Amino acid sequence: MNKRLLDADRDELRRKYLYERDLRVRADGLNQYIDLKDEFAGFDVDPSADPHFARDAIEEATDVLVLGGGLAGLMTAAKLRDEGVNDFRIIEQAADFGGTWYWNRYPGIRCDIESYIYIPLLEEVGTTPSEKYAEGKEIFAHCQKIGRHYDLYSRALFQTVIQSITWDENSARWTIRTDRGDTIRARQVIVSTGPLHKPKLPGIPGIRDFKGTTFHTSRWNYDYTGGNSSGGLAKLQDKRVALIGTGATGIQVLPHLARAAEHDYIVQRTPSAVDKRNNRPTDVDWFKAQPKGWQAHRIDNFCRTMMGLSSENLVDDCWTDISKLLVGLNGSDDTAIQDATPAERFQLADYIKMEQLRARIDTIVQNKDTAEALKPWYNLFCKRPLFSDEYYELFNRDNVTLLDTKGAGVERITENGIVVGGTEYRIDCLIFATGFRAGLYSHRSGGYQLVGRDGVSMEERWVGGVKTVHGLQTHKFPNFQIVGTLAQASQSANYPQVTAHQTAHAARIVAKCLREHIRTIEVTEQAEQRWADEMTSKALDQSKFESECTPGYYNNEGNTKDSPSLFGAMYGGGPLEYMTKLDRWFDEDMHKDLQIEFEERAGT
Ligand code: N01
Repeated sequence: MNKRLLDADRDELRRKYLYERDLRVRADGLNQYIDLKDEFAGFDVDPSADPHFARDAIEEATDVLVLGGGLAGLMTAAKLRDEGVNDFRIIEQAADFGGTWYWNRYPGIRCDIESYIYIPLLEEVGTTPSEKYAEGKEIFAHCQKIGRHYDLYSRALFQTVIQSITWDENSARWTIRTDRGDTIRARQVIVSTGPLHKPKLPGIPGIRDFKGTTFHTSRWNYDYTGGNSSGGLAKLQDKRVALIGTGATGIQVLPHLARAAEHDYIVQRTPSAVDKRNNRPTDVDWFKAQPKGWQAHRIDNFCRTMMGLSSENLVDDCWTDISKLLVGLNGSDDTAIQDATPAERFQLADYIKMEQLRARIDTIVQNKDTAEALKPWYNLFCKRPLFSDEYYELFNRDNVTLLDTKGAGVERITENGIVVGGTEYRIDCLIFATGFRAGLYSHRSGGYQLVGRDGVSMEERWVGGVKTVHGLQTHKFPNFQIVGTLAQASQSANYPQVTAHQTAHAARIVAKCLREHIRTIEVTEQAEQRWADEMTSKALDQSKFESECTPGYYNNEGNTKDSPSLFGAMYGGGPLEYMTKLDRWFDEDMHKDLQIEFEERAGT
């Protein structure tokens, strides 16, 4: 191995990675988790909503029903307005817009992608993020601003949960029923409920027994902790707290717990790979001087940089570092590297990056055993890469104890605490930073019945797997689109990028239908098959990579054989090609894939 690039032995690294994976793969896979319902429904109560909220049921007809008021729903509604479609209704379970940024108000929440490319519609709405990585409350406020800017509050029904969406052939309308007794008839439906909104708990034995205070990070209990999403959790000063989970959420929460609580136990199952953050305030003069259209350009540039397709790197952060490393390797004059396949070069870049991240821990964490326990042994993109300028530093504090479970997780929960490695740690508060069900189909995560043409339900239609065109439209479901989705679609590391494109696409289709008096528009089974064939022809075989990863929501918790992983189910051509395809389909090819019926118009 070339010493200049990587001192460690590659075979030894691989053996170590596989050993660490084997410690973690579990037979119960995804079934180890429980949803926040039935006896766990208490975990799902919205601490920000008025529990006594009531309103009269409504009965109405509308052109478009938008399901969800998070980023995808807001972008959908904004694009509908841009297309001149103004008769729509938005239904949202929460008490406001914001989605992820409504629910997740835990202390420390921040954007983990640069704000200037992550936060949609900055130019349109006129928002200047205060920092390169903005706080969650700022993004939530921006979502509310989008709501006001596009006059979406007047179109929204909050604290409302859909129970069923059913196609009525006679009227060519969808009938939507809600838990508030509403009946809405809509020509078109756009589902925009996002891929990561259903919190989950680990099914740890004894989880029901704990008598102290407990909650999931996406339902933070500020009555108990004091403070707000910027910190100041003063009520924890005499409390012992355990935090389960060291993912993107856990590492953002911990600094605030550490500053506030008497003692914190951080339960680690798999160490995260945490690079530096380098957050900084926005240079307002620079921001204001950006030319029109700058945001779209920057978003595109980030995607191209991540794919190694741009020599200009506008965002220039730790996300783009790995691609810089790869591009550097591609240009290496080392013959061993020149002879390597792209996959081998990518692996080498990953080893180098992970060695750097592991070395970084040694420079920060003083206790050698703790530093060793915090080191991640897997490929960087096995999990979402994380960034923080304070996470590792916290382990030098006297009131922070890392409970490393070496892949086993918490053994048991008791009335008074948690058991790890045979020792009970007595605590007052137990916080689950254990993430979300990923990539669930909307009708499953939303728990509503979805019945299309000829009484065929989506469950029946998708027996054996998802069938769509572009991940957005399905046969037997006319005038129905799903945006912000993953299966058979594409996404980039910057979630709003492709979602924005999908929402614009969906809005264009709706506007076309209304303008051209199209009664129904429905993709054919042949079109679905063509998309499935194209998916196959573009499929990237990541099975080896994924099977060698430590388990997580990216790889079906290590089960890559029975069903495709999150990324395995996506279009392999990548986000740029996918977005170009959507445009070409709309401009040139859509007629090949669609059955279209027109309205009968008077006199025709
Ligand atoms: O959830 P996760 P998250 N005992 O699933 C651990 C987005 N996000 O909420 O790795 C002990 O990543 C589990 O351990 P392991 C972002 O896309 C964005 O942190 O499975 N531990 C892991 O450490 C992110 O990827 C922002 O071994 C247990 C943790 O719980 C996604 O949301 C901010 C356990 C779950 O980590 C989810 O992140 C935050 C057990 N029994 C999140 N069971 C932004 O800033 C599970 N764990 C934009």
